[in-house]
Amino acid sequence: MKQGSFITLEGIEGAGKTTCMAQLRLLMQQAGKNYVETREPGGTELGEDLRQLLLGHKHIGMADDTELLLMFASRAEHLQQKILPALNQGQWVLCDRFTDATYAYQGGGRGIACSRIQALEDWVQKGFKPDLTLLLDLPVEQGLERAGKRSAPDRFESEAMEFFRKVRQSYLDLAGKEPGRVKIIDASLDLEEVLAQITSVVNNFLQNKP
Ligand code: Z5A
Repeated sequence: MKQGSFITLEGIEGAGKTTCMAQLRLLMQQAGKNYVETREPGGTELGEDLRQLLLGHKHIGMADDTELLLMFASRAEHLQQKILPALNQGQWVLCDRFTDATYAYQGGGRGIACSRIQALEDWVQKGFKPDLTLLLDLPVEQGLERAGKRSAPDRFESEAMEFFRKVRQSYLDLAGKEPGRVKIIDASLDLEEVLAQITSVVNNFLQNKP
């Protein structure tokens, strides 16, 4: 039976998820929680292999449906091998991206119908969802500028501005539908202010969780 909590980080490119994961880690340590840190696509040996196929440039013309199915193949493995066993042992799971990213990228970005994604979600997750999702939101131009300062772009980062506008809007739509679970963090601000928002949301969540 699930005892730990499942927290996810979401956002467009350059939103600062990697930077903010360090803050989540710190908050877990301060609260004395036993936690595991993971990511999607990936998180398991098979998932990391799928990640390379998904993000690399080898399969540049991959069909949208293939991309969607590989995301869920990675997720099925991740859930069975890592996320659910950890939660059942009372650990907290901190995950860099999860199914909201599929709705945003494959749904909003690629234009795959939400009903198809929902069907896969129902099959693979059987109603399982994150307990808390931090959506790092910022204008697309700002995110891409931050991301552009890093290494060579992956297959997703090579998409056009319009793609990321749709991704951002899909994320905001998801937050509007599930305000109790998805908390919007203004990621356009200075790092200190972003981390303060995260601390406030997570501490509030911790206070209301056993
Ligand atoms: N994907 C998908 O399509 N469908 C799915 O279902 C899933 C994923 C699960 C891999 O994700 C790709 O998979 C992703 C969507 C797709 N698309 N792409 N690309 P990823 O999470 O591994 O890749 P990413 O989005 O590029 O994340 P990242 O590399 O971890 O970047 P980030 O976490 O958003 O940003 P960061 O590295 O923390 O920060 C970027 C820079 O900004 C860095 O230099 C920081 O120092 C700086 N920064 C951060 N915060 C600030 C603030 N507040 N002020 C100023 N500068 C800042």
